[in-house]
Amino acid sequence: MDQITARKLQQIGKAFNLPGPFFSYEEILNGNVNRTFKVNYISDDGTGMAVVKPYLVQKINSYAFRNADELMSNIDKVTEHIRSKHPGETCMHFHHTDVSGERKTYLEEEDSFWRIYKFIPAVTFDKCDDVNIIRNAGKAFGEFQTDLSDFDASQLFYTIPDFHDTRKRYEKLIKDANEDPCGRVKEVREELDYLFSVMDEACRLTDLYNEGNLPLRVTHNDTKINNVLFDENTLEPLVVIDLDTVMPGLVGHDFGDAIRFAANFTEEDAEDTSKTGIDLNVFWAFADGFLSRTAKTLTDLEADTLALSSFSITCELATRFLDDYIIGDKYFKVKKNQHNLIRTRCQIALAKDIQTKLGAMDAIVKSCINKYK
Ligand code: GN1
Ligand code: MG
Repeated sequence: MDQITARKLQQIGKAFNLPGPFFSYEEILNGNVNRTFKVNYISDDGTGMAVVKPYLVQKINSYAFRNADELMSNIDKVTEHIRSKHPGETCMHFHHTDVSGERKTYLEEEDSFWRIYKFIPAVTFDKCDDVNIIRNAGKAFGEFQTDLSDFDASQLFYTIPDFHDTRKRYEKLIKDANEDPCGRVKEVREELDYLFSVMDEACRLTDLYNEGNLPLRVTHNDTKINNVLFDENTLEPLVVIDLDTVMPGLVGHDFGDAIRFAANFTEEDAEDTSKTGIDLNVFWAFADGFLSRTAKTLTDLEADTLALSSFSITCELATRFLDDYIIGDKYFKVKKNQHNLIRTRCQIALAKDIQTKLGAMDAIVKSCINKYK
C-alpha cells in the first residue's frame, strides 16, 4: 500500500463522510482512463462486531471528462430511469459530500474529480469463452439499451463530444500526424498506411448516420464485458456499470465495441498478435444475447450494419490509440513503453481479421434477427 495514495484516499473518504477508521485499499487496474480503488473501512455491523466495509472510490480523469457536473447529472438521470424499470434490483448508489454544506456526488480538485460508490459484491470477466456468460453479457447490454429506449435523450449532456464520430477521430489523427509533436510519426508509417487504406469502410457507420440513414438512440458507448457485474453464485448479470459515456449514439457502437473486446482471442493490448482475431463462437453468443433483447426494435439498416460496426469501432479505437501515441500519451493511461502503439497494432490485427470474417458475422447476425424478430 503506497502511503501517499492511502493518505489521499483517506482525505477523500473524509470529504464524503465515510464512517469508521480507514483500513486498506487496492487499486483496480482494468480501466484505461480513470483510476479506481476498492477502499476498506472498519465499521460496526450493528451488534458491536467489527466488519470490513468496502467502498469503490474513483478518480475521474478530467483531461477526458471536462465537466463533472454534466457527467454526474447524466449518470443520476440514467440510473434513476433504469431503477424505475427494475425496482428492487441491484443498482449503483453514490455517496454525497458535505463540503461547505453542499451535497454533491463528486468532489472537484484541480486536475481531477472524485466520486464514491456503494461497493457491489460481484464478479467480472475480462476474457471469457464461456458462451453462457457471454450471452448473458449480450442480454445485459441489449436490455440496457431497451430500458433507455423511452428516455428523453435531450436531457443528456455530451460528456465527450463526438466520442464515436469515426470521421472526426480520423481528422484528429491526420492533424496530429502532420504536426508530429513528439517526432514519433516515423515509427508508425505502416499503421497510418493501413488505417488510411480502410478509412471509408471504417467511417461508413458515421457517414450513414450523417446522411440520416441510422437512428440515434441512447447508448452506453463503452461496452467492454467487464462493465457488466455478475452475481457471484448464479452468474446472472446484476447491473451494467461505467456510465460515463452514456450519450446519444448508434446501436452499432454498443454492439461493435462489445465484440471488439469480448470476441477477440487475445487481450486488446497483446504484443504477440499472431492469435488476435474474432472467436466466432463468442461473437455468436454475444449476438444471440444482445439481439434477444433488441432485434424487434432494429431497423433493417441497423441490422445490416451490426457486423460492420465491430470493424468500425476497432479501426476507430486504433486511430485513438495511435493518435495518443503520436501526441505523447496524454489520454490513455500507459503501463509500459510504447503501450499505445502496442494497443494500436493489436487493434489493427483485429480489424484485418474482421475483414476476412465479415460474411460469416453477417450471416450469424441475420440468423439471430430471424430468431427474435
Ligand atoms: C477506455 O477506461 P475504460 O477501460 O473504461 C475508453 C474506451 C476505450 C477503452 C479501450 C472514456 O475505457 O472508449 O474503448 O478505454 N473510455 C473512454 O480499452 O475514453
Ligand atoms: Mg469506460
